[in-house]
Amino acid sequence: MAQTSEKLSSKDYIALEDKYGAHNYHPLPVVLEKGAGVHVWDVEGKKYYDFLSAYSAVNQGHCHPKIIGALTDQANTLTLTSRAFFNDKLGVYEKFASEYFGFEKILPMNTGAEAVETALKIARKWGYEKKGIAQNQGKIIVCENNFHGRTTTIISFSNDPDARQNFGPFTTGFVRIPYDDIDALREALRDDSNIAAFLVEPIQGEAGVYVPGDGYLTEAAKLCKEHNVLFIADEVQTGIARTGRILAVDHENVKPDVLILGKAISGGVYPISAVLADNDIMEVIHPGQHGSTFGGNPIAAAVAMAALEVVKDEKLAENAEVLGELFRIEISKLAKKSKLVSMVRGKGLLNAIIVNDSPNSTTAWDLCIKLAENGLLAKPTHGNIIRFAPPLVINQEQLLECTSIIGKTFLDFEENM
Ligand code: IF1
Repeated sequence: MAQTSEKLSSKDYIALEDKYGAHNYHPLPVVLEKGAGVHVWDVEGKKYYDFLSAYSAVNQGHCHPKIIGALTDQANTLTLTSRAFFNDKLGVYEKFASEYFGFEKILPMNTGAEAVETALKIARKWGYEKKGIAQNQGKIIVCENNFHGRTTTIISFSNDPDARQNFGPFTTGFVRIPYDDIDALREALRDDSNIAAFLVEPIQGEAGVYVPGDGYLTEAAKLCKEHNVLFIADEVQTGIARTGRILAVDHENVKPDVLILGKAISGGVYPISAVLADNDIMEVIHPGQHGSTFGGNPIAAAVAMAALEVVKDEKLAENAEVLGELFRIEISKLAKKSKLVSMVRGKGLLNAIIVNDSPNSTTAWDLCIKLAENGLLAKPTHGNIIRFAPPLVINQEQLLECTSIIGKTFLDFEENM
């Protein structure tokens, strides 16, 4: 079938995806064709506020001119050399990014899951070669309800049945403990000298924007140091200014031993991820032991530098901090008027509304359908929890317009229940 030039309807596009695409997602029935800043438009020309930001990948706003400029300039110059040769962009980016986040080295990859896998491999190798753990006895502590990606090893330590069912056999060597429970971490570390690392999301995004208690990350990092265990922060979703600081761990001034980044490191323009660590850890990796065809390619290097510059130039962390607070204040007011809102929680502009209905109900989904009709796109994470994460370039006027759209939608929905 030739590439159609005629304009199709949303229904037609949905039918194409249904017929020719694997059914590994259940999207909201909205077909987007354009994005700019905090807005996206569907194929019928309807305009929406984007309150998902591609799961916090589009923190800098859709099609940011500076990032698109870096992409197109580099794409017209040199796209991919592979790592068989050097190029004039990678070293410059590696210096820029290492200094930007305060580490001695960076290992560039493409997707978040690849970066998580890279961090797991580095942690295991460090465990054997530096900590002296016996071969193949290394373990990594993870948290209940974690989300770190979808590879077979990563789902091996997930407790989400949908993510795991019929994908076995699984990778061993993981210990799962409750999230935000420092005693459980202390016990897991005390009982086992084969622990190489602790992998944790500073805020659990997919689980429903669970913000741990103040001091949890500080205590966890301290315990890891005491037990000579690597503290690995997965900031794929919480990083790049989303929570009101450049990194979520910055709220507690915690420097992880290993930092994992993805999503908004490219502003949602290109698949870019990275693992950062200091030399004593990163030096366990030698030529031929890890890599990827596209990892650290010239386009990724140029795009990531532009995307990270935008974060600082436009003070996106500061904006996320202030407008995130305003979002939670406005939704807390709504909670006083609407029985549908159990609570709102989050940090910076990573927030969630807990809908007062069963996780097995369709209420959160139905509310998102209504929100879309009212010009705001959001999607439930699990069951009755709706995540709200707009691009960090949103301004106060737009944020208040959105909280009133959310308020109106919830109150109208309740009236017609
Ligand atoms: C999907 C969830 C969010 C992540 C953290 C690693 C990765 C992710 C903390 C892997 C990716 C994405 C995956 C995407 C939807 C989205 C998601 F709903 F799946 F769980 F954000 F919460 N660490 N999260 O959040 O990065 O390989 O995807 O680049 O799979 O539907 P990736």
